Amino acid sequence: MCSATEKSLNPLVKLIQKVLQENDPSLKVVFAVGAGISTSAGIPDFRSPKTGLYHNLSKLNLPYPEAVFDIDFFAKNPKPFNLLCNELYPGKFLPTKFHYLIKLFHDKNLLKRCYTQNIDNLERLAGLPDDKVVEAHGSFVKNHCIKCHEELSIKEFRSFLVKDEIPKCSKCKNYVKPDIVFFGEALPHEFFDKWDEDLSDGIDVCIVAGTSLQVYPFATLPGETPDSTWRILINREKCGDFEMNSRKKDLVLLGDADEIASMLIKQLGWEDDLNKLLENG
Ligand code: CNA
Repeated sequence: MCSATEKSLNPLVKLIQKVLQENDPSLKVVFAVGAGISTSAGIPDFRSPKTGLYHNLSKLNLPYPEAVFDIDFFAKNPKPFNLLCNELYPGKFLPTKFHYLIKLFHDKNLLKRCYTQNIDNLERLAGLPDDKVVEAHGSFVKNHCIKCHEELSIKEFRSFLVKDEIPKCSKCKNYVKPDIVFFGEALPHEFFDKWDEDLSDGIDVCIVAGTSLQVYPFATLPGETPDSTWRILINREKCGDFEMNSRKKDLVLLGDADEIASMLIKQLGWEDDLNKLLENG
């Protein structure tokens, strides 16, 4: 294991440079990311001590922090989630350098897919097209009644939020929530379908970033890649399969996601491309 330094990025840099020099479009890179790639945008993650959402939820008097994303708890007491929803609602935050790193992989024809646990929409805001993003834990794009599943438009949903009211179903008057996946709910089919498709097509590099790898089934992704896959962890801490089942072709880069993204962009000579994205963003 090593903290990220320019030198420690070498295996990844060399691999990418070789492919680009040979104009070989066959390198298949998959990202699997979590809340840690968005903290520099101003969105707290779940579990970081002192700054994470779970630490700050104490004011909401929850029986346990995860209750805020528990579907049974929400059905009885939707207020804590609604407060959080107002805080996290897309539109207030901008993509980070790490999001633009993923976009650069896409622009260089190296990105096969970006699997995200995040619900902040920043991958799309950075410019990734629909077919390259899999929002494993859903998104705020649609809202449904938790009882009769009637859809409530974003406009109507927002009109409740701005009045500080709990969004309710126009048909049965039960609570409405965005289609983000709560504990106790199934993940979208797309997550399983696309992952199976990508696995059978082959994954050369799997870059896991900004996640504690504690939420399942997402946490199983790095372990499901074949031994031939280069697995890169970019995170403040070592975690999940990188800790429990480390492999020969693992590269663990500990540190800040944006700083590591900057080092990588510099070493790959992609700085001008990044600047263009930032100018147009
Ligand atoms: P987590 O469990 O809070 O873990 C975050 C990880 O990122 C930790 O290991 C941190 O050490 C690490 N980290 C934090 N900041 C940085 C940084 N700047 N650079 C590098 N590493 C950093 O969050 P997970 O994503 O693993 O948990 C999955 C949950 C979090 C999903 O269900 C998400 O919906 C949920 N979530 C999403 C958001 C968002 O959309 N931005 C925010 C908070 C929680």
